[in-house]
Amino acid sequence: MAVLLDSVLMKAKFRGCMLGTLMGDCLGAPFEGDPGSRAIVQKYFDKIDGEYTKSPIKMYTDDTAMTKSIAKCLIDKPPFDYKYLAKLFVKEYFKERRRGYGPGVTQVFNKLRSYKYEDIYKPAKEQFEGTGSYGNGGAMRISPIPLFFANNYDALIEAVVKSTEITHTHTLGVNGSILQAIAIHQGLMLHPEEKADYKVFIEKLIGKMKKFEGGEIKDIDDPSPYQSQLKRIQKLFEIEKPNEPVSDDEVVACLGNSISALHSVPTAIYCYLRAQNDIPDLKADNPFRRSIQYAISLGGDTDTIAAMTGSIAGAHYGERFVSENMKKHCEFVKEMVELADDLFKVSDLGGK
Ligand code: AR6
Ligand code: MG
Repeated sequence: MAVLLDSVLMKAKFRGCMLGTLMGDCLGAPFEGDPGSRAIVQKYFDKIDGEYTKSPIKMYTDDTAMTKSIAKCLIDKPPFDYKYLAKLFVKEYFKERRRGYGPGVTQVFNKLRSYKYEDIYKPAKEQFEGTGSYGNGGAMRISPIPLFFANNYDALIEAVVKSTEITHTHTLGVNGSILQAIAIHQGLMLHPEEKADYKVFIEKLIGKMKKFEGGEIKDIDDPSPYQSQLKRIQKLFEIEKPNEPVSDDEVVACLGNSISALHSVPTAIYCYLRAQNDIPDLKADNPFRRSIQYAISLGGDTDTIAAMTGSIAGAHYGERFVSENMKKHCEFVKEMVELADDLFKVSDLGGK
């Protein structure tokens, strides 16, 4: 694995990762809740990635709205000010409530505001009769953190946990954010022209998740559910044969495609890894596009799974792989690039 990547390349990777979050979200949003269809999504991508024809711009949802707040927080008040982040989340929500926020998380925002941010972790702890949210809302917005803390792994983990717990305190919600962040971090450390070896990539993730799993989780028998999901990813690669590709139904049955972090973060990692190579019956030459297109084809929580897939793929490949045609169809591209550049400047990698 390459470690010493130069700063021009790193800047492009920051942009790629943030654009991956945004574009997965914008392009996936029209398909949220769909059963999944290769053919319909293929047609949609061929149009969007082809010669420009005027069509309504694809709007971003809560995934991007919250990612923006994390990036802004790191840029304005590095290394981290969690109360400021809570305020940014709430401000953004009340500015534009109709961005598709999860039903539970809006209660957290209301309480944060009415309790005047006295204890920013209390409202999230009260969710779902005190169990906390296990939704993927923590993981979907995490991309600025592994970028900013690329050179400080312990600080990265601390920031992931403390920022996630403002809205998601269930072990599965928090560990989903950790897994998504370390997958982005691993992608960031790869050279764009090299491929991740799926075995090595997953083994590393399993090794790192060992530190966070093993304790008791209410209502769940498996004490290490994320490591089990990662092993299922390995199985999916192992059973794939040249004439018998793993079907979308098999992937969804094995890993899930729902709003729960446990059944969506591993799916995003699988989509990124599988889309490094051609996928039978899916036409896309570019691995960045292929990863997002494939994630959306699986249906379910398409915007969030595609946003998470795109974040990892973008961190690996960098902006050069992000098609200009596709950019034209998404809201907030220019602003997201500016945020990525500002984040790069204040990060360890920006050479400040
Ligand atoms: N017990 C029962 N149900 C739960 C629990 C729990 N402990 N935790 C979560 N749920 P939420 P998010 C269910 O509201 O994670 C948006 O489209 C419950 O049905 O915290 O921020 C985003 O873009 C709850 O309403 O939201 C994401 O794609 C739901 O999970 C997605 O929704 C979501 O949890 C999740 O966003
Ligand atoms: Mg979503």
